[in-house]
Amino acid sequence: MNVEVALLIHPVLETGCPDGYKYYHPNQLCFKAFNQQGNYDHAVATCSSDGGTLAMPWDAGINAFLIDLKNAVDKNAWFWFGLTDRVQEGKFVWADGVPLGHFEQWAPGEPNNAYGGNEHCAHYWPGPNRTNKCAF
Ligand SMILES: [Ca+2]
Repeated sequence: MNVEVALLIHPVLETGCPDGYKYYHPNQLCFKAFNQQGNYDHAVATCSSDGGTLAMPWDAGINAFLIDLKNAVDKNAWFWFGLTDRVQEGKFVWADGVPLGHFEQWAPGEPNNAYGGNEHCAHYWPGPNRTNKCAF
């Protein structure tokens, strides 16, 4: 099952995070793991309709936070996050358009652009690493 991790992109409201969201202090942002089945585009739409974007694990700290967050919802599910190489194969870009920087934590052998060269979206899978896969 594919599920979704959303990032509410605006800073915390005066009243704190919206219901269902968890605060990540270092970046002062609120996150939620959506327990819904869907492809990457569905995940993007879900986050957008909730006022945010797919989460972007820019560094080890936020990556660990997001892994804890999604494991609390479902340890065995895959969770999309906001990283793709759809525009140019092999050039991964975050949901906000910024190129993937120095922090990468791919699963062994990933990204491998499998499925006939149609893997372009990153997700967490069970375990600590992330991989690339886009299910259309
Ligand atoms: Ca690819």
